[in-house]
Amino acid sequence: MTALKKILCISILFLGCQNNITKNKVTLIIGEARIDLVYIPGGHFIMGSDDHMAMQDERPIHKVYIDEFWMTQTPITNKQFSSFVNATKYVTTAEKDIKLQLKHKKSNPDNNEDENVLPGGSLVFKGGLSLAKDPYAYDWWAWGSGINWKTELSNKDKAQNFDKHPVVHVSWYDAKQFSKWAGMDLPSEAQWEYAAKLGKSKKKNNINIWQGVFPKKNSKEDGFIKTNPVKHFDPNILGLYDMAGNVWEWVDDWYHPKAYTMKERQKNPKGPTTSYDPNEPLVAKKVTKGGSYLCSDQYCSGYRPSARMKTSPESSLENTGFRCIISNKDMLRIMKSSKSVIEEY
Ligand SMILES: [Ca+2]
Ligand SMILES: [Ca+2]
Repeated sequence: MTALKKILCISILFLGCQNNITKNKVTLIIGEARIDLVYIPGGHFIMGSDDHMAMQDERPIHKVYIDEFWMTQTPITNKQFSSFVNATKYVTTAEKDIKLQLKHKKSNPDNNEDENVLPGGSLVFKGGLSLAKDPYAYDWWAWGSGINWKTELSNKDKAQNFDKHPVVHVSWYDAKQFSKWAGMDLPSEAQWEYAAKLGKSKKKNNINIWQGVFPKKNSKEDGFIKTNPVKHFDPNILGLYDMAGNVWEWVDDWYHPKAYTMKERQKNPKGPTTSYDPNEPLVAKKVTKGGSYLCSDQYCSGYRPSARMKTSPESSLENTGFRCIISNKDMLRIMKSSKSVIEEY
């Protein structure tokens, strides 16, 4: 099996039904990773929201058609991500040193090269730890030098079930590379929102969000201050776990506040070709969906299916992960060759 690096061993476990058309759950074994997917039937839905909690960028609501596809049941876990890293020796964005580009090198001739390099890291939530007198005037996030997906193992809240927690501190590029390795892709924003809405929103007492006064005090009524192991809470009716709460999930689309006013929104929309965030006009951003353990009704209520968050693709945060999708056409191709091995990449 020396060719394992180049080969994906795919085996498929069908759960439930007897023929290809009605099978709706599949486990792909990719390298050392087992990845559970569910079938999402195609159909129309109303994208965006005009309810009282909806932000301006969720409007206007509009009718969209989505082709059938398959989606991972859970956010990608540390176990699955480590299988990818073991197989490919991939180094995540947060693990790489940051080379500072000095614009005025000549004015600083004694600069030695080491001083122009910062160790890698990721963003961590400091919230209630750094309360200022004005509870609404402090910065909630801090740069965590040396923090990356592996260092979460030392987080005492996660250590016991580390393998089952969603991977975090991954950039959009990391998520995209994992997806390619697994023969999948990131969902479009429309695919993600369609699956969340079709699967129905769950009651707030069955998801991992923030309870208490945000960001001062988390009363932890759902049992978790940070991420929860996947499949801890009940799935939605499609069989998807943690769409709402737990971690924000990267999707493929660029962020633009007027994305929904653009043309070509009727069928399988891929989002705008360029990004724009009026709050940071010079920074291109990707959309994240679904909210995280930091979402509260008092602040973002980002667990609503139509809620949109935006983050630059090279950033990583302790509350952001991802899940993958695969088209039905590609899944059928895999099913037909289920007894064989297929070449990767
Ligand atoms: Ca919680
Ligand atoms: Ca989520």
